[in-house]
Amino acid sequence: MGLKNTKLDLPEDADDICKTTGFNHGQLARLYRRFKHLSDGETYLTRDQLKNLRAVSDNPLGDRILEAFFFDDPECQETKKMTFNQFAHVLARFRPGNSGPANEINSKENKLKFAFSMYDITNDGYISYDEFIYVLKLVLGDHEQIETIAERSIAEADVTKNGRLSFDEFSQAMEHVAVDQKMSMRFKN
Ligand SMILES: [Ca+2]
Repeated sequence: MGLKNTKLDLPEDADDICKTTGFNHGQLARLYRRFKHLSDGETYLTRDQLKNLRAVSDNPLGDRILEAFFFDDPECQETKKMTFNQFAHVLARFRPGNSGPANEINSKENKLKFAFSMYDITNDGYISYDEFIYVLKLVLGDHEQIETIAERSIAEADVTKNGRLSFDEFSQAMEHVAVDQKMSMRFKN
């Protein structure tokens, strides 16, 4: 049925990766080509090579996105390298929620976890005021209103009034945000 893996130039474990990521073979082949190009044909992508992804290099939050790429996998976090399998799983999170098979890897909650980890620089499960300001500055520049914006946003979302946001508080604050729309990208076949 369909095209053979050999024709599409896919990794050996392509079927498994497709199953767990929700990508089809065409999309995966495209990502695989991209991976091999970025990694110079190696089996690992380094942090520096990942910087060349347009989604990262064109984004003011590029460095934070890179950190969040490594967040899920303790092994990646330590080595700052990722295999194609890990790369495909990180990107699968950005599959639009309404396309392809239902698959929890691209659920709203998982997209939110990724966003949360961009803010949680210390990786302690909370977004502090300072962390929030740091990320806001990356997005907005050194704007004079930033401290007021940060204070207000944290105060509004901080249900437990401890001056920092847990993932639950963050999720609640994002309840009415179109997360799927904001945190998805199109993957071509
Ligand atoms: Ca933190």
